[in-house]
Amino acid sequence: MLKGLSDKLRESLEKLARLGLVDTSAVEDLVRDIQRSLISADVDVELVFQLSENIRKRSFEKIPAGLSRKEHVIKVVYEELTKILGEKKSEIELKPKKILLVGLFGSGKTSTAGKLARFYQKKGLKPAMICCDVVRPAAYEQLEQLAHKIDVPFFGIKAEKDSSKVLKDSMSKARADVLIVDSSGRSALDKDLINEIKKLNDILKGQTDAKQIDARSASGDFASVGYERILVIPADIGQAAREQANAFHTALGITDVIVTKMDATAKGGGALTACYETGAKVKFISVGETPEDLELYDPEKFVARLIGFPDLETLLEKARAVVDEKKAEKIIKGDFDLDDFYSQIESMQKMGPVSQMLDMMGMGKLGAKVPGGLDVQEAKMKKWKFIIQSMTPEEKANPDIINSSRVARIANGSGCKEPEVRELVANYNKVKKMMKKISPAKLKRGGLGGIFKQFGNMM
Ligand SMILES: Nc1nc2c(ncn2[C@@H]2O[C@H](COP(=O)(O)OP(=O)(O)OP(=O)(O)O)[C@@H](O)[C@H]2O)c(=O)[nH]1
Ligand SMILES: [Mg+2]
Repeated sequence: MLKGLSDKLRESLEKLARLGLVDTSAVEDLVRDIQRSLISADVDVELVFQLSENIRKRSFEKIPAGLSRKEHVIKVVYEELTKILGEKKSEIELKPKKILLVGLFGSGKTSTAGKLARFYQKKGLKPAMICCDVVRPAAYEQLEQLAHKIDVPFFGIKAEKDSSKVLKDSMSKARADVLIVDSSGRSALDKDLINEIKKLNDILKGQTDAKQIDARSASGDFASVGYERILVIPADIGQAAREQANAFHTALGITDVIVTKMDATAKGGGALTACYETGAKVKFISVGETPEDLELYDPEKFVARLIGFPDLETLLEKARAVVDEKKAEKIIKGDFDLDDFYSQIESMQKMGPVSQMLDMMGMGKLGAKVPGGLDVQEAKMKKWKFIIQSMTPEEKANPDIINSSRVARIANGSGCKEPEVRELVANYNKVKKMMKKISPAKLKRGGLGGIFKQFGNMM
């Protein structure tokens, strides 16, 4: 779902997560990436600028205790995205109710009727569907087949052109907890459509002789149950959803929105943010053509999924695992001892197998260049860890003091061979020298990838 947007957002956040230091230019890069992704998802430009401003401002406000700047920025992005997508999840009442589905031609009303019926059926309620679409040829058959497929009672009058008559008649016969009414579509919200929907609305509200009809509908006493007027909007119209939601709301007073075809367009972000701006509550999103493809819309979860993490905490953990910022800074300056070297190795291992880590850093190809490949590198990293663990604090702080008797002791303690200990110390010196030669700006630009590339080159 929203694959383009999702890929881009994830990429920009992962880029940030890999950085050793998060400064203004890193935040600026991130903001630019996010702007590009949201605008290509048809999110309103002004809204995007507002969000950018909030990210910029909040990124450099006081960082809450226990968070690094990087974690804080990630959290801010997550929160700001959630803010434009709706913030709070809609509550669904699992009680008897009437639902009128309205929307333009092809928006997905009929399929949504089936999906809603399936949703309430799975929750243990008894749905029924009524076809009040008197415009579309074969609308009756379409809903009838759908009803049959999911085993839900279906009502309507074939070839009848008066939708009010169909509704009254069907309500008098239906016995259900959740009455779902499919209505006609039009190419635009014109007078015909408004008049027709208004009449259905009056009947459902119980303002006409429907009261009498309701009285006869026994187990489904539709007069007193809740009533939802749901606008069905296809995601592919992007931010044009704003005008549609406003127009339908003025004409009818809609209670909720369902955004369909989220799976089939890159513009879903635009549709969702535009709906939220109008104050319309998005209750469900539809993500496919089968009756099962309906999801409760939860903005927080939606954002988490969009950026590829189950929740904010998992994302932060990932950022934490990558590197300790202060240590990264020391390494960038070439000012690090074996302890720092060790903690780098440790964070590399926390992130999983080397191959996965290199891949995450966009350095997947590096492994191929290394004689012996990645397994050898991984094994070597493990050995280095043992060797460094067997050193004394003085040796770690000042590896120059490691003479041959110390090498022998360390080799013995770590279960490694003496040449391996020597190789580690030599490599440490090599990296240190190399780091001092590379400009910090260049390293920062390459992020941690740059640092690890140096490690990789020497392994
Ligand atoms: N991929 C995808 N297709 C959908 C989704 N929802 C509906 N569709 C498809 O969109 C087309 C129109 O859906 P309908 O449910 O018939 O739309 P409608 O609003 O009832 O259309 P009219 O009755 O002509 O006004 C159908 O081919 C559906 O299968 C969705 O969430 N994802
Ligand atoms: Mg239809």
